[in-house]
Amino acid sequence: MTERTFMMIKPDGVQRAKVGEIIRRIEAKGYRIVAMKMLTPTPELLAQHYAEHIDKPFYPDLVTYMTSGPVVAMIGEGDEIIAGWRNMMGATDPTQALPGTIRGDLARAWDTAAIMNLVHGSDSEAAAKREIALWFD
Ligand code: RTP
Ligand code: MG
Repeated sequence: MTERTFMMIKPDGVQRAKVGEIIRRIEAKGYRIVAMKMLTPTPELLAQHYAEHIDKPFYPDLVTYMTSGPVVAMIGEGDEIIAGWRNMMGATDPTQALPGTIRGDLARAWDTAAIMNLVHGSDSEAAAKREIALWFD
């Protein structure tokens, strides 16, 4: 089934010049990027995006990480893209992420309390709908 999802290259991906490599993988898979923009997220936007994590101990470090520079926000479209993009991203913790995944191949040890792992992807249909509406008009 053709789906849309919200995809993001996080600040470490932009700072470490991984934008081209990540977009290359998205297109090689056959997914289409139907919207894309760069912006530095505000704490207000992140509070909505990461509402489920607001009370977690790592949340302040997550905000510091995610406001450290521009991100690339995208809407992706493709067959079963929600689960497929999550598979391409790999496990949250780059040390656990398998080779062949973006995090497994390209993320490295991080130096903040928030895990720096290059990319984000919506984890369900409901999250995709919510995040697309939040990040795009
Ligand atoms: P994302 O939401 O960014 O796609 O990543 P995810 O589903 O794999 O991970 P999630 O559990 O939703 O956590 C969101 C982001 O918060 C940072 N984090 N740090 N220090 C920690 O224990 C910790 N846990 C999570 C990561 O940047 C993670 O991607
Ligand atoms: Mg998540």
